[in-house]
Amino acid sequence: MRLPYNIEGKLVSIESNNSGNINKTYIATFIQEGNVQRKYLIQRINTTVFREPYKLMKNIEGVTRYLERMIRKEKDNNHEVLKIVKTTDGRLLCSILGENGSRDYYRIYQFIENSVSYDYSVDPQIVYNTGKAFGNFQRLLADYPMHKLEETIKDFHDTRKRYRKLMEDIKIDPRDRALKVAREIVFILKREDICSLIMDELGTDAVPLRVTHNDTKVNNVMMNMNTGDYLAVIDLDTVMPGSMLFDYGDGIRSTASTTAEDERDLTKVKLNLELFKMYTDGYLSEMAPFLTERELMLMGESIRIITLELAIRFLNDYINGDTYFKIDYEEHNLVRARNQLELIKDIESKLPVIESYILNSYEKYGGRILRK
Ligand code: GN1
Ligand code: MG
Repeated sequence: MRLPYNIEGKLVSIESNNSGNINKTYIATFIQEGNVQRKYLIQRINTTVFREPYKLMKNIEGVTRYLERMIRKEKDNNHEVLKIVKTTDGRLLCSILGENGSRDYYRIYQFIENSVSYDYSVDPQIVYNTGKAFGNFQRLLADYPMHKLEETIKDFHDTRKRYRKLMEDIKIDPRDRALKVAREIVFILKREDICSLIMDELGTDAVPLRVTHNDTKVNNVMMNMNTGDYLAVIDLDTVMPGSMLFDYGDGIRSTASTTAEDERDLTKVKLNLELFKMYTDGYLSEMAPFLTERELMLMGESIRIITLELAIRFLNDYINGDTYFKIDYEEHNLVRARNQLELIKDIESKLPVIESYILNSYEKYGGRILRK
C-alpha cells in the first residue's frame, strides 16, 4: 500500500503500536538527509467511532494552529504542538479502499522528537507535569472560538445518557451476559444520582462550556525525555466543547490509579493520594484563577463521576459483545469495568481528603473565590 505523502528520505521501518483503544497506530522511521532519523505516526481512524473523519481533522487543524500561536505569543520555548503532515495534494487525511470495499482513512503526524509517553508513572514530577499539560491546554484554548468546533462524538461525556443506554442494553442483553454481571449492575444502579451532577448544570454560568480535551489519559501527554517536563498534549480527536470537570477527573482517574485500567487483581486497585495531589497541583497551577466556584466544588466528585462513566462504558460494551473498545481477550471489557468499580470504592473512601486538598491547592495557586 502506498500513501500519497511527500516525506523526504528513505523509509527504513514501520512498526505497529498497540497503545490506544480506538484507532490503529503505526510508527514509520525514515532516514533523511545527513543520515538523520525521523519518525512519523501513521494512524488509521476508526470510523465506527469517528463517523466524520474530515470534520475531526478540521477541528485538530484549527486547535493546533491556535495553540501554536498562543505558545509563540507567550514566548514559551519549552513546549510544542502536534504537527499534521498533509498529503501531496494538501489534504489532512487520505482515504484508501479497504479490503472489504470500505474506505479507510489515514493521517500522519510528525513524531515529537526526544519525547516519551507513559501508560503509568509514579514519578511525582511526571504526574505534576501531566496535570500541568492539560491545565495549560485548557488555559491556552480559553478564547478559542468554540462554535468552530464540530462535535466529533455526540454526547461523549453525557454520563446520564451513558447510564440510560446501559440500562436499555441490559434489557436487550444480546449476548446473554447481563446475569453474570448482576452485582456490577447493582453497584452502578446505586449511584444513578451522581450521573447528573455535572450534566444538569453544564452550559450554565456555574459549569460553563469550555474547549476541553475529553480524553486526558496520562499517555496522551508527550513528556520531554531529558527534563521530565511536558512537551505536548496529543490525541486531539475528542477536543470539543465540554466541562473542565471531565478532563480533571479523567486525568486523576488515569494518572493516580495504582494499576493499569485492566489490572485483574482488584486488591491492587487504589487511588494513590500522593499522585492525586501532584496532578491537582499541576492542573491548578495553570487553571486556578479561571475556575468558577461550582467547578471548584465539583472537582472531587468529578473523579468519581468519570470513573463511573468509564465503568458504565466498559460494562455496556461487554454486554453488547465488545463492539467499541479494542479487546485482547474475551473478558477484557469486563475486567476493565470491574477495575473501575473497585477504583470508585477507594475514591469514595477518600473523598473528604480529596476535597480538602483541592481547596488547599486552589488557594496555593492563586484561586480567589474562598478569600471573599
Ligand atoms: C479510549 O483510544 P484511547 O485509549 O485514547 C476512549 C476514551 C477512554 C479510554 C479508556 C474516543 O481512548 O474515552 O477513556 O479509551 N476514546 C474514545 O482507556 O472513546
Ligand atoms: Mg490515546
